[in-house]
Amino acid sequence: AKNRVKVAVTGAAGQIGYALLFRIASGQMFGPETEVELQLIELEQALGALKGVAMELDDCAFPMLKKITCTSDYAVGFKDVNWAILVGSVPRKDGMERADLLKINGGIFTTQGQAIAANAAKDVRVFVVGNPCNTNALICMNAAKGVPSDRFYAMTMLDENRAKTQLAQKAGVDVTAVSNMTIWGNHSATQYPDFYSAKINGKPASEVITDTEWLKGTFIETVQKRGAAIIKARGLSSAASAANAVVDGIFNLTHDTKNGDNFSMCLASNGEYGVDKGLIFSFPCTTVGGKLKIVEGVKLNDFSTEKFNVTLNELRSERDAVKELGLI
Ligand code: NAX
Repeated sequence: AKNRVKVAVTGAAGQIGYALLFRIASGQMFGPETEVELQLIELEQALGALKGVAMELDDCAFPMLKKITCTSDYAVGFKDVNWAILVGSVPRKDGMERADLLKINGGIFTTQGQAIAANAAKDVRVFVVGNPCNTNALICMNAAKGVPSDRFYAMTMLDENRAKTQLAQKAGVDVTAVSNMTIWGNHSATQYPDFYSAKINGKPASEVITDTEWLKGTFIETVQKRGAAIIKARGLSSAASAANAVVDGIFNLTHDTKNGDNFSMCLASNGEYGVDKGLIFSFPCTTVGGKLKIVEGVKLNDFSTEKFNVTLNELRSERDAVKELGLI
Protein backbone atom coordinates (compact mmCIF):
# COMPACT_ATOMS: atom_id res chain seq x y z
CA ALA A 1 0.00 0.00 0.00
CA LYS A 2 1.10 3.55 -0.63
CA ASN A 3 1.77 5.93 2.26
CA ARG A 4 -0.84 8.55 2.93
CA VAL A 5 -0.57 11.69 5.04
CA LYS A 6 -3.31 13.96 6.26
CA VAL A 7 -2.23 17.56 6.44
CA ALA A 8 -4.09 20.45 8.05
CA VAL A 9 -3.26 23.97 6.89
CA THR A 10 -4.68 26.99 8.71
CA GLY A 11 -4.93 30.34 6.95
CA ALA A 12 -5.27 28.30 3.78
CA ALA A 13 -6.95 31.08 1.76
CA GLY A 14 -4.18 33.57 2.56
CA GLN A 15 -1.15 34.55 0.52
CA ILE A 16 1.15 31.83 1.80
CA GLY A 17 -1.62 29.26 1.57
CA TYR A 18 -2.09 30.07 -2.11
CA ALA A 19 1.58 29.39 -2.80
CA LEU A 20 1.89 26.43 -0.42
CA LEU A 21 -1.05 24.14 -1.11
CA PHE A 22 -0.09 23.44 -4.71
CA ARG A 23 3.44 22.49 -3.67
CA ILE A 24 2.15 20.06 -1.04
CA ALA A 25 -0.41 18.57 -3.43
CA SER A 26 2.18 18.14 -6.18
CA GLY A 27 4.24 15.84 -3.95
CA GLN A 28 7.17 18.17 -3.35
CA MET A 29 6.83 18.06 0.44
CA PHE A 30 6.28 14.37 1.20
CA GLY A 31 7.71 12.84 -1.96
CA PRO A 32 6.16 11.42 -5.13
CA GLU A 33 5.16 8.13 -3.46
CA THR A 34 3.02 9.64 -0.69
CA GLU A 35 -0.67 10.32 -1.13
CA VAL A 36 -1.96 13.51 0.46
CA GLU A 37 -5.25 14.60 2.00
CA LEU A 38 -5.58 18.33 2.62
CA GLN A 39 -7.69 19.65 5.48
CA LEU A 40 -7.94 23.37 4.92
CA ILE A 41 -8.92 25.60 7.80
CA GLU A 42 -10.03 29.22 7.50
CA LEU A 43 -12.06 31.84 9.28
CA GLU A 44 -15.69 31.64 8.34
CA GLN A 45 -15.57 34.86 6.31
CA ALA A 46 -12.78 33.42 4.13
CA LEU A 47 -14.51 30.11 3.32
CA GLY A 48 -15.78 31.50 0.01
CA ALA A 49 -12.28 32.35 -1.15
CA LEU A 50 -11.06 29.01 0.17
CA LYS A 51 -13.64 27.24 -1.99
CA GLY A 52 -12.03 28.92 -4.99
CA VAL A 53 -8.58 27.67 -3.99
CA ALA A 54 -9.98 24.15 -3.59
CA MET A 55 -11.51 24.42 -7.08
CA GLU A 56 -8.09 25.32 -8.47
CA LEU A 57 -6.52 22.40 -6.64
CA ASP A 58 -9.14 20.16 -8.29
CA ASP A 59 -8.26 21.69 -11.63
CA CYS A 60 -4.63 20.63 -11.28
CA ALA A 61 -5.63 16.94 -11.29
CA PHE A 62 -2.70 16.17 -9.01
CA PRO A 63 -2.21 12.38 -9.04
CA MET A 64 -1.33 12.16 -5.33
CA LEU A 65 -4.01 14.51 -3.95
CA LYS A 66 -6.78 12.24 -2.69
CA LYS A 67 -9.11 14.51 -0.73
CA ILE A 68 -9.73 18.16 0.12
CA THR A 69 -11.75 19.30 3.13
CA CYS A 70 -12.57 22.98 3.68
CA THR A 71 -13.76 24.03 7.12
CA SER A 72 -13.76 26.66 9.82
CA ASP A 73 -14.32 24.01 12.49
CA TYR A 74 -11.04 23.00 14.17
CA ALA A 75 -12.45 19.62 15.25
CA VAL A 76 -13.09 18.77 11.59
CA GLY A 77 -9.92 20.39 10.27
CA PHE A 78 -7.51 18.72 12.68
CA LYS A 79 -9.29 15.34 12.64
CA ASP A 80 -6.69 12.54 12.33
CA VAL A 81 -4.00 14.79 10.82
CA ASN A 82 -0.36 13.73 10.82
CA TRP A 83 0.80 17.28 10.18
CA ALA A 84 -0.69 20.60 11.26
CA ILE A 85 0.79 23.57 9.41
CA LEU A 86 -0.32 26.67 11.28
CA VAL A 87 -0.09 29.64 8.93
CA GLY A 88 -3.08 31.76 9.96
CA SER A 89 -2.40 34.26 12.70
CA VAL A 90 -2.64 37.94 13.47
CA PRO A 91 0.84 39.39 12.98
CA ARG A 92 1.81 42.72 14.50
CA LYS A 93 0.53 45.81 12.72
CA ASP A 94 1.57 49.42 13.13
CA GLY A 95 0.43 50.85 16.41
CA MET A 96 -0.47 47.49 17.93
CA GLU A 97 0.64 46.94 21.51
CA ARG A 98 2.62 43.80 22.15
CA ALA A 99 0.27 42.65 24.88
CA ASP A 100 -2.68 42.91 22.47
CA LEU A 101 -0.79 40.97 19.82
CA LEU A 102 0.08 38.21 22.26
CA LYS A 103 -3.46 38.10 23.63
CA ILE A 104 -5.09 37.75 20.18
CA ASN A 105 -2.67 35.06 19.06
CA GLY A 106 -2.80 33.46 22.47
CA GLY A 107 -6.50 32.84 21.90
CA ILE A 108 -5.92 31.37 18.44
CA PHE A 109 -3.02 29.10 19.36
CA THR A 110 -4.48 27.92 22.67
CA THR A 111 -7.69 26.84 20.95
CA GLN A 112 -5.80 25.25 18.07
CA GLY A 113 -3.44 23.41 20.47
CA GLN A 114 -6.41 21.99 22.36
CA ALA A 115 -8.14 20.97 19.13
CA ILE A 116 -4.97 19.27 17.88
CA ALA A 117 -4.62 17.33 21.14
CA ALA A 118 -8.26 16.25 20.99
CA ASN A 119 -8.52 15.37 17.29
CA ALA A 120 -5.20 14.82 15.52
CA ALA A 121 -3.47 11.50 14.84
CA LYS A 122 -1.24 10.10 17.58
CA ASP A 123 1.89 10.93 15.57
CA VAL A 124 0.88 14.55 14.82
CA ARG A 125 3.65 17.10 14.25
CA VAL A 126 2.92 20.82 14.33
CA PHE A 127 4.76 23.38 12.18
CA VAL A 128 4.05 27.02 13.03
CA VAL A 129 4.54 29.73 10.41
CA GLY A 130 2.17 32.47 11.63
CA ASN A 131 3.96 35.22 13.53
CA PRO A 132 5.19 35.68 16.18
CA CYS A 133 5.90 32.04 15.28
CA ASN A 134 8.21 30.98 18.13
CA THR A 135 5.86 32.20 20.81
CA ASN A 136 2.75 31.00 18.97
CA ALA A 137 4.37 27.55 18.90
CA LEU A 138 5.14 27.83 22.61
CA ILE A 139 1.50 28.63 23.39
CA CYS A 140 0.24 25.83 21.14
CA MET A 141 2.64 23.30 22.69
CA ASN A 142 1.53 24.19 26.19
CA ALA A 143 -2.14 23.97 25.25
CA ALA A 144 -1.85 20.63 23.44
CA LYS A 145 -1.92 18.46 26.53
CA GLY A 146 -0.73 14.93 25.88
CA VAL A 147 1.15 15.74 22.67
CA PRO A 148 4.91 15.37 23.32
CA SER A 149 6.72 18.71 23.24
CA ASP A 150 9.23 17.51 20.64
CA ARG A 151 6.47 17.59 18.00
CA PHE A 152 6.26 21.39 17.81
CA TYR A 153 8.31 23.53 15.46
CA ALA A 154 8.46 27.12 14.28
CA MET A 155 9.95 28.20 10.98
CA THR A 156 13.37 29.81 10.46
CA MET A 157 13.90 28.02 7.14
CA LEU A 158 13.14 31.16 5.15
CA ASP A 159 15.79 33.03 7.12
CA GLU A 160 18.26 30.22 6.45
CA ASN A 161 17.55 30.28 2.71
CA ARG A 162 17.88 34.05 2.62
CA ALA A 163 21.22 33.86 4.45
CA LYS A 164 22.56 31.16 2.12
CA THR A 165 21.83 33.22 -0.96
CA GLN A 166 23.43 36.34 0.52
CA LEU A 167 26.64 34.42 1.29
CA ALA A 168 26.68 32.71 -2.11
CA GLN A 169 26.20 35.98 -3.99
CA LYS A 170 28.94 37.72 -1.99
CA ALA A 171 31.37 34.82 -2.52
CA GLY A 172 30.42 34.47 -6.19
CA VAL A 173 29.55 30.79 -5.80
CA ASP A 174 26.47 28.71 -6.49
CA VAL A 175 23.97 28.64 -3.60
CA THR A 176 24.49 24.87 -3.32
CA ALA A 177 28.07 25.53 -2.18
CA VAL A 178 26.77 26.98 1.11
CA SER A 179 26.08 24.56 3.97
CA ASN A 180 25.69 24.53 7.77
CA MET A 181 23.80 27.83 7.71
CA THR A 182 22.47 28.15 11.23
CA ILE A 183 19.91 30.71 12.33
CA TRP A 184 19.92 31.01 16.12
CA GLY A 185 17.01 32.16 18.24
CA ASN A 186 13.86 33.98 17.32
CA HIS A 187 12.28 34.39 13.86
CA SER A 188 12.45 38.17 14.26
CA ALA A 189 14.86 41.01 13.65
CA THR A 190 17.04 39.73 16.53
CA GLN A 191 17.78 36.36 14.90
CA TYR A 192 21.47 35.56 14.50
CA PRO A 193 22.47 34.15 11.11
CA ASP A 194 25.74 32.52 12.18
CA PHE A 195 28.25 33.04 9.39
CA TYR A 196 31.03 31.72 11.63
CA SER A 197 29.63 28.20 11.55
CA ALA A 198 28.43 28.38 7.92
CA LYS A 199 30.57 26.75 5.24
CA ILE A 200 31.26 27.51 1.61
CA ASN A 201 32.50 24.50 -0.34
CA GLY A 202 33.29 22.91 3.02
CA LYS A 203 35.44 25.80 4.29
CA PRO A 204 34.38 28.31 6.96
CA ALA A 205 32.43 31.09 5.23
CA SER A 206 34.44 33.66 7.20
CA GLU A 207 37.62 32.39 5.51
CA VAL A 208 36.15 32.43 2.02
CA ILE A 209 34.57 35.87 2.48
CA THR A 210 37.34 37.99 3.96
CA ASP A 211 35.24 41.16 4.23
CA THR A 212 34.53 40.69 7.92
CA GLU A 213 32.87 44.07 8.27
CA TRP A 214 30.34 43.02 5.62
CA LEU A 215 29.66 39.74 7.41
CA LYS A 216 29.21 41.37 10.80
CA GLY A 217 27.19 44.30 9.46
CA THR A 218 25.44 44.24 6.08
CA PHE A 219 25.02 40.47 5.94
CA ILE A 220 23.33 40.10 9.32
CA GLU A 221 21.18 43.16 8.81
CA THR A 222 20.10 42.14 5.32
CA VAL A 223 18.91 38.76 6.60
CA GLN A 224 17.25 40.20 9.72
CA LYS A 225 15.39 42.87 7.74
CA ARG A 226 14.67 40.95 4.55
CA GLY A 227 10.99 40.56 5.36
CA ALA A 228 10.57 44.33 5.64
CA ALA A 229 12.54 44.86 2.41
CA ILE A 230 10.19 42.51 0.54
CA ILE A 231 7.15 44.37 1.87
CA LYS A 232 8.67 47.66 0.74
CA ALA A 233 9.41 46.36 -2.75
CA ARG A 234 6.32 44.25 -3.36
CA GLY A 235 3.74 45.99 -1.26
CA LEU A 236 2.93 42.61 0.25
CA SER A 237 4.84 40.33 2.61
CA SER A 238 6.88 37.32 1.45
CA ALA A 239 4.58 34.58 0.29
CA ALA A 240 6.07 32.31 -2.38
CA SER A 241 9.45 32.24 -0.64
CA ALA A 242 7.74 31.58 2.68
CA ALA A 243 5.74 28.72 1.16
CA ASN A 244 8.94 27.36 -0.37
CA ALA A 245 10.55 27.44 3.07
CA VAL A 246 7.63 25.47 4.53
CA VAL A 247 8.23 22.81 1.87
CA ASP A 248 11.99 22.78 2.60
CA GLY A 249 11.44 22.82 6.37
CA ILE A 250 9.05 19.86 6.46
CA PHE A 251 11.17 18.04 3.87
CA ASN A 252 14.13 18.45 6.24
CA LEU A 253 12.09 17.07 9.14
CA THR A 254 10.99 14.01 7.16
CA HIS A 255 14.15 13.15 5.22
CA ASP A 256 17.60 12.37 6.56
CA THR A 257 20.08 15.23 6.45
CA LYS A 258 23.10 15.09 4.16
CA ASN A 259 26.10 13.92 6.14
CA GLY A 260 27.90 16.82 7.81
CA ASP A 261 25.25 19.42 7.00
CA ASN A 262 22.54 20.83 9.26
CA PHE A 263 19.42 22.95 8.94
CA SER A 264 17.71 25.53 11.16
CA MET A 265 14.55 24.72 13.07
CA CYS A 266 12.87 26.27 16.10
CA LEU A 267 11.97 23.65 18.68
CA ALA A 268 11.66 23.25 22.44
CA SER A 269 15.02 23.42 24.15
CA ASN A 270 16.19 20.72 26.52
CA GLY A 271 18.80 23.08 27.85
CA GLU A 272 21.13 22.93 24.83
CA TYR A 273 23.53 25.89 24.58
CA GLY A 274 22.14 27.21 27.87
CA VAL A 275 18.72 27.95 26.40
CA ASP A 276 15.96 27.68 29.03
CA LYS A 277 14.19 24.34 28.94
CA GLY A 278 10.94 24.53 26.97
CA LEU A 279 11.74 27.73 25.10
CA ILE A 280 11.08 27.47 21.33
CA PHE A 281 14.46 28.48 19.94
CA SER A 282 16.06 28.10 16.50
CA PHE A 283 18.95 25.61 16.63
CA PRO A 284 21.14 23.82 14.10
CA CYS A 285 19.45 20.45 13.55
CA THR A 286 19.81 17.17 11.71
CA THR A 287 17.40 14.38 10.92
CA VAL A 288 19.07 10.99 11.32
CA GLY A 289 17.15 7.77 10.88
CA GLY A 290 13.99 9.87 10.86
CA LYS A 291 14.83 11.39 14.24
CA LEU A 292 15.32 15.14 14.74
CA LYS A 293 18.34 16.15 16.78
CA ILE A 294 19.89 19.42 17.83
CA VAL A 295 23.54 19.59 16.73
CA GLU A 296 25.63 20.14 19.81
CA GLY A 297 29.15 21.48 20.15
CA VAL A 298 28.92 24.35 17.65
CA LYS A 299 31.48 26.91 18.81
CA LEU A 300 30.25 30.38 19.61
CA ASN A 301 32.95 33.05 19.84
CA ASP A 302 32.49 36.34 21.70
CA PHE A 303 30.76 38.02 18.74
CA SER A 304 28.38 35.07 18.27
CA THR A 305 27.69 34.82 22.00
CA GLU A 306 26.68 38.45 22.15
CA LYS A 307 24.27 38.05 19.21
CA PHE A 308 22.98 34.77 20.64
CA ASN A 309 22.16 36.39 23.97
CA VAL A 310 20.20 39.24 22.37
CA THR A 311 17.81 36.88 20.59
CA LEU A 312 17.62 34.55 23.63
CA ASN A 313 16.65 37.46 25.87
CA GLU A 314 13.98 38.57 23.42
CA LEU A 315 12.42 35.10 23.49
CA ARG A 316 12.60 35.01 27.28
CA SER A 317 10.71 38.28 27.48
CA GLU A 318 8.06 37.04 25.02
CA ARG A 319 7.66 33.93 27.16
CA ASP A 320 7.42 35.96 30.34
CA ALA A 321 4.77 38.17 28.75
CA VAL A 322 2.56 35.24 27.72
CA LYS A 323 3.09 33.68 31.13
CA GLU A 324 1.89 36.87 32.72
CA LEU A 325 -1.20 36.77 30.50
CA GLY A 326 -1.85 33.23 31.72
CA LEU A 327 -1.40 31.78 28.21
CA ILE A 328 1.18 29.17 29.22
P1 NAX B 1 -2.59 36.47 4.93
O1 NAX B 1 -3.17 37.57 5.75
O2 NAX B 1 -2.56 36.57 3.45
O3 NAX B 1 -3.34 35.11 5.29
C1 NAX B 1 -3.63 34.72 6.59
C2 NAX B 1 -4.90 33.91 6.55
O4 NAX B 1 -5.09 33.34 7.83
C3 NAX B 1 -6.14 34.74 6.23
O5 NAX B 1 -6.78 34.17 5.10
C4 NAX B 1 -6.99 34.63 7.49
O6 NAX B 1 -8.36 34.57 7.21
C5 NAX B 1 -6.47 33.34 8.08
N1 NAX B 1 -6.67 33.20 9.54
C6 NAX B 1 -6.52 34.14 10.51
N2 NAX B 1 -6.81 33.64 11.69
C7 NAX B 1 -7.13 32.35 11.50
C8 NAX B 1 -7.55 31.30 12.37
N3 NAX B 1 -7.70 31.51 13.68
N4 NAX B 1 -7.80 30.09 11.82
C9 NAX B 1 -7.66 29.88 10.50
N5 NAX B 1 -7.31 30.84 9.64
C10 NAX B 1 -7.04 32.06 10.13
O7 NAX B 1 -1.13 36.23 5.53
P2 NAX B 1 0.12 35.46 4.86
O8 NAX B 1 0.89 36.41 4.03
O9 NAX B 1 -0.36 34.20 4.26
O10 NAX B 1 1.00 35.18 6.17
C11 NAX B 1 0.55 34.30 7.16
C12 NAX B 1 1.44 34.36 8.38
O11 NAX B 1 2.78 33.97 8.07
C13 NAX B 1 1.57 35.76 9.01
O12 NAX B 1 1.42 35.65 10.41
C14 NAX B 1 2.99 36.16 8.67
O13 NAX B 1 3.52 37.07 9.60
C15 NAX B 1 3.69 34.83 8.72
N6 NAX B 1 5.00 34.71 8.06
C16 NAX B 1 5.94 33.94 8.66
C17 NAX B 1 7.17 33.72 8.10
C18 NAX B 1 8.21 32.88 8.76
O14 NAX B 1 9.31 32.80 8.24
N7 NAX B 1 7.95 32.21 9.88
C19 NAX B 1 7.55 34.39 6.82
C20 NAX B 1 6.39 34.84 6.02
C21 NAX B 1 5.23 35.40 6.81
O15 NAX B 1 5.53 36.74 7.10
